[in-house]
Amino acid sequence: MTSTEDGMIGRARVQDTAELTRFYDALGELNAGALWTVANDIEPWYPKPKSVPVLWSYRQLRPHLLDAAKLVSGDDAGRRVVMLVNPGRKELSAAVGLLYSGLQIMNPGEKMTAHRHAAAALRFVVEGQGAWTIVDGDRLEVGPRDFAITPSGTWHEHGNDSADTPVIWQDGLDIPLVNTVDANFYEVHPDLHQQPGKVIGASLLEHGAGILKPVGRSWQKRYSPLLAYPWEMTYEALLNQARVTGGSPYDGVIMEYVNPATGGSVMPTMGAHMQLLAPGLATTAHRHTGSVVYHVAKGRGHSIINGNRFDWQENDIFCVPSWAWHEHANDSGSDDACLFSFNDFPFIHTLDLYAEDAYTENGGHQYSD
Ligand code: GTQ
Repeated sequence: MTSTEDGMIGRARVQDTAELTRFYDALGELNAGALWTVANDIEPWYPKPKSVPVLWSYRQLRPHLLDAAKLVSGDDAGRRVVMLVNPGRKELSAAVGLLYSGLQIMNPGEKMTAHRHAAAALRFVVEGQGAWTIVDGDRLEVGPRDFAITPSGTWHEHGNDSADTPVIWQDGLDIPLVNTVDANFYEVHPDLHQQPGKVIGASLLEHGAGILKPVGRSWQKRYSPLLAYPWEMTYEALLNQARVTGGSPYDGVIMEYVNPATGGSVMPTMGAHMQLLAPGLATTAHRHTGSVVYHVAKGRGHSIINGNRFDWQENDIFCVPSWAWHEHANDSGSDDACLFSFNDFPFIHTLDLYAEDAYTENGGHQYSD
């Protein structure tokens, strides 16, 4: 076990003196500084996120979404979204780490204008019939628990064709990440709306077979050619897998939404999973680099995140910051519980920054307190 004492040799341990304070001030005047005054903060022994674990109660947020639908027009808001703000990262508009999330509401008959940005987006539908989104000309019609993606740079616009019910979906974007590397762009569609193709859900018809892929169709882009992932197919895949295996000790039966052209994540910065916790299941704790936002797709239960218990029910949202211990339990009686989640793992993996650690009773972790 490695020592994590900041007073040890090998760590910065310079004591303040009046002379040093004058020295630091002089450097500050020159837009410079002494590394040893910040070294232990900027090189922590292990990841110490500013984000904290949070649970957002859908029951509490929903009335405010309905208020938003009355208070501002879609045209004025651009997108009418109640965003989720992590108290440790307020300045970044982040739900956790460098991931943004929010709940978007669209009134019956409403549609939003088309735009595109360098930030990538994903949607998980919470409630309402009649939701649609057009992504680069492909009109996707989505319902509760469906998952859809809007990759970086694709034109998109959303709407609700229902006559009487609002649509609410959860957005997930990598906005804080893209802004942190100063790479975001934004464009309003010159015609304000796209001309959709004749076939609805074309990407699903073409690439959604699962066990087969089209021949002679090359796909060079970094994101999935499949844009919509229906709940029915997802749930069936989980139930089928559950007949064969109990899944991961940390997550139960868990599957990743896949780019069918590569077998990899749906987009280069963000990935997404759906997991099924069998009735009565309580998982083992682990931690890893990378941030995760969860949406309770089905059932009720609780998660213990860095020692704090968060009880959740359907449509609640919670987050697990990087390197936080976490375990999940299904408290739904004889029903299964399903957690949708999205993460920044693809980005973390691309940079070879993924690390994982299993919890053991007697400690013994390589990097820990
Ligand atoms: O639908 O493109 O929640 O650009 C925030 C920013 C949704 C979107 C959000 C966005 C979008």
